[in-house]
Amino acid sequence: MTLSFQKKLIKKATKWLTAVATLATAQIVAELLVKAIMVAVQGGHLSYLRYRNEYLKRLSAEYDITFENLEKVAAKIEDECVPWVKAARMRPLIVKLGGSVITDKRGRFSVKLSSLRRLARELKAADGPLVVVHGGGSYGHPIASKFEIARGFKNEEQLMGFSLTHRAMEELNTHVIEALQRAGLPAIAIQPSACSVVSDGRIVRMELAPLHKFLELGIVPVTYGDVVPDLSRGMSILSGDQLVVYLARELGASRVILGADVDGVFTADPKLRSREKLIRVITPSSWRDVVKSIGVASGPDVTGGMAKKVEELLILAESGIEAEIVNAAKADTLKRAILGERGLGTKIMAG
Ligand code: IP8
Repeated sequence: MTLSFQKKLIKKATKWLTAVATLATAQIVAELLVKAIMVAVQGGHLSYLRYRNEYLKRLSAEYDITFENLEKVAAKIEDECVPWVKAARMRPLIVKLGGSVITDKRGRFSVKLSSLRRLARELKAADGPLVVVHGGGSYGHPIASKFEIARGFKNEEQLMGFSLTHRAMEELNTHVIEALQRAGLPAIAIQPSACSVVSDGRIVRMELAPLHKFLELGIVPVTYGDVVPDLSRGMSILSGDQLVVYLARELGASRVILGADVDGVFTADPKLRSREKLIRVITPSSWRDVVKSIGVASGPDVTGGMAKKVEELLILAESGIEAEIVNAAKADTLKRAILGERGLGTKIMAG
């Protein structure tokens, strides 16, 4: 962003502020606001949105301008700035389609096309910005497990394993995109291995500018668990769950819905034992007791199954974003959750 753009914006903001402040105050506040917003814009720091109101409150007290007036001007500046700030204020809904819902984990490369198409139609119920993330199921996990990608780079054979796992994920992603397009959703693939910087299995940063633009345009970004280059381990697996949490925090998601093939989190795997109880709510403080009793996933899962999923979501709960695991294998459950119904499965929330 150029200096002349910044100067013009300060001039405009000063004009907006003179209606509610003296000229001298308007000039100072305009400069402070424009610079703060532009630093956020240039650095791609969406965390700005988390601190925005606190900052505005401070300015409001210091320069004797009401918070409401200041907020209106800040919003105008943001609108002028760049599309991704607007997109971020939209607070997208993030939906994960679990690998076990869209693939048959007992086979290899076995996509459940009719479920996938039904889910795509259910996703159409979203009436705002939407990001879709999907898991690996019988596409990503068996090959990643065979080549032990999650352990990091150990031998040359893993290079082909890395390449094959990615290709498998791309194939599954193509099915997902196709199903969404059939349902009338303009979906586009976002390849995590090409835009994420990962170290020790965790995302350090991700290039989100294209994603913001997609959301602003009304295009649905679809990303997925993937093999990724890892700064410390050489290579690792980035799970769809970790992506969901990272994106939800960075985009300031309105809500996260995880579509699984069970009703939520149970005291043991309901596919193995039938009389286990559904846990309705998990909080950071109840988690320690819950984790001892919950079940493990059936089939190879290189990213840790249900326990790992909940642990990722607990991180999110701490930032105030609620998540719910629902049974997307049951017709219309995902749709009802998207339309705002709560309590259909297991909610993960701050205590
Ligand atoms: O199924 C794992 O993603 P997840 C992706 O969301 C691969 O854990 C490549 C196994």
